[in-house]
Amino acid sequence: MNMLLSILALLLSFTLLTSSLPADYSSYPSTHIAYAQFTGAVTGTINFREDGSKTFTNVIVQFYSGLTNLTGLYAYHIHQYPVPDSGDCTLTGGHLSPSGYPDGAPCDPAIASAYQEGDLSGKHGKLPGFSSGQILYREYQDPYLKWENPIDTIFGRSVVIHYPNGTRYACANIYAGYAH
Ligand SMILES: *[C@@H]1O[C@H](CO)[C@@H](O)[C@H](O)[C@H]1NC(C)=O
Ligand SMILES: *[C@@H]1O[C@H](CO)[C@@H](O)[C@H](O)[C@H]1NC(C)=O
Ligand SMILES: [Cu+2]
Repeated sequence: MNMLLSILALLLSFTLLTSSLPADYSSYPSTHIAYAQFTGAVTGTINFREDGSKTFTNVIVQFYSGLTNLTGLYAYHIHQYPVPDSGDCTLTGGHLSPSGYPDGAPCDPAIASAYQEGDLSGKHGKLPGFSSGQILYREYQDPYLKWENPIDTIFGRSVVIHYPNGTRYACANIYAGYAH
């Protein structure tokens, strides 16, 4: 019986995978820890770790360089697709939004459940620019990030940071594990 269920689950996830994504991720680690590491013009890490209660994900955001516009605010989102080998952030699709909420939904915490899952800065605030030598640190809990299901999992996707004018600036894949 268990085996039958496993096979069914496998078939189901395969079907969903082929129709949905993420493209290069065929299995989902049962340990819900993931990271995105920025190593180009922007350096820093975002660590995601599901709480033991499975009701929210702890997110720790640390940036060391690259957010240089001291009067600007940088939006950042989980985008649908991983970054291709070319590193082209424009090829990562739109925001992860399995429930179909459109971009730019109003920032009303009272309706936080109506945000796009991937709209990290919409839910938790944009990142301010900071001076060289400083470190930007943010830590928050997000109850809307998902892990289990190919349709809405954050595994295998990417995080994109936008310039204050909205243009895509830097991107990094979300991999299983922890980054320092
Ligand atoms: C910094 O951000 C502000 C606010 O968006 C913008 O007006 C300004 O042009 C930006 N500066 C640079 C150098 O991009
Ligand atoms: C957005 O801002 C960046 C950084 O200042 C700049 O390089 C880019 O040309 C701007 N894009 C547009 C469309 O203005
Ligand atoms: Cu984005």
